Amino acid sequence: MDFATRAIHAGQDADPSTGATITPIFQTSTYTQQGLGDNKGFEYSRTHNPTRTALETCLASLENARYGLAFSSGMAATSAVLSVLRPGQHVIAGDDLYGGTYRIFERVLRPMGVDFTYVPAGDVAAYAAAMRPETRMIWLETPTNPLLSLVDIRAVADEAHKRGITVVVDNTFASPYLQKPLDLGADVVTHSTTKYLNGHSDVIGGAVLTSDEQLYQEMKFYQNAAGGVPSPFDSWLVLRGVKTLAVRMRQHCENAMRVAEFLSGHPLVRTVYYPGLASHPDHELAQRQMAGFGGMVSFAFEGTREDVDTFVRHLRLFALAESLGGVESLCCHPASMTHGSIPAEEREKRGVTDTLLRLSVGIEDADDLIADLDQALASVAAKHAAASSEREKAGAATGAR
Ligand code: P1T
Repeated sequence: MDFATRAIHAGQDADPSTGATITPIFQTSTYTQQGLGDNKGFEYSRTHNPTRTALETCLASLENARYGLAFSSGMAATSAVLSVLRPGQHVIAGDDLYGGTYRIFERVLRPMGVDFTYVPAGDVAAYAAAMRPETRMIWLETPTNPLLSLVDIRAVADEAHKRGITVVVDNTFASPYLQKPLDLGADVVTHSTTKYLNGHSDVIGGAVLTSDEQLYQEMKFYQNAAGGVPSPFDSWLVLRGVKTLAVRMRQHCENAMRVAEFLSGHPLVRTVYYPGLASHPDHELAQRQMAGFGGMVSFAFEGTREDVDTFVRHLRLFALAESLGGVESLCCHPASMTHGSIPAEEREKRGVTDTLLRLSVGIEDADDLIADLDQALASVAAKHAAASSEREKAGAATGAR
């Protein structure tokens, strides 16, 4: 079955006890057992819940994985993957990644004795050069958050597998509709289902998908041991969201391309980061590795932090908010919001400057979105014009004295 069909049907057969067409929300913590050790496969909802199982089965199908695990947040999913690491081991990660991922690496895992090396995200040779005998894992985001660089998953996986290193791809920005890392050689895929998979900005959730039996068993053990599982209702909401993933992603891609093209021509915009633009350094890789260029567009202002503030205050449709991947458009200032947990010096070095904004382009009418950006940019230009006319007046007054 094709992707859009699996998104609607995988793991979601009619309920055997009632015939309910839509997977029920099994809002139960426990299950009545027939006798000692005699039950229907469910004992306690931290361990298993049928609504969660439906979600896990569906997401595994969409990523072409054998196994799926759902979590209460993207960070809980990340924690489950990191739980396979032991003190003395080493992880290589791209240097442009979600601030919360950097935070758990540096503030939780490093103090526990795991070492991390960050390499320029798109540089395959740099990953190979950073490998050591104790390297256990490579952590990739592609496209990266927030600068939208791409990593050649196949090339990094080939290098990693020569040395038995596990390759993890956080596929949150692309979604499985646009990119399937396991097909490209990755061992594990993680998601913040909070984003495109749920798609409606009303759930915090995460998922891990893999075809590696041993890794699956370790992470499944951790899921039950640590207990960061999604509620039956949240599982159901994500399951419902996923049904429209294919149509939503197509519209996100179309709208983001329009927005990127609009911003590219604007005098107040210094740089636009969107893999769909022919000018993007990874455009060719994006064409090869992804089925579309995604809904995320970042751009750097030709101006100051104050201009950025003026701009965001004037936006009407784009909400100034963290997160991404919902049907509604959002605008985020990574330096002060999603990437605030990265020290300022480190952030600037990586290009996450005070004048960088990240747009999650929603599926509203593209003309309305562009009109909103246009009027907010015009408000910055108007402020500049007013300030320069003030200066001229002040100059004239001084000259007259
Ligand atoms: O917020 P949570 O569901 O725990 O997901 C964490 C996470 C993991 N991976 C990536 C690539 C992410 O972008 C995120 C969360 N990101 C944001 C909240 C954001 O606005 O970038």
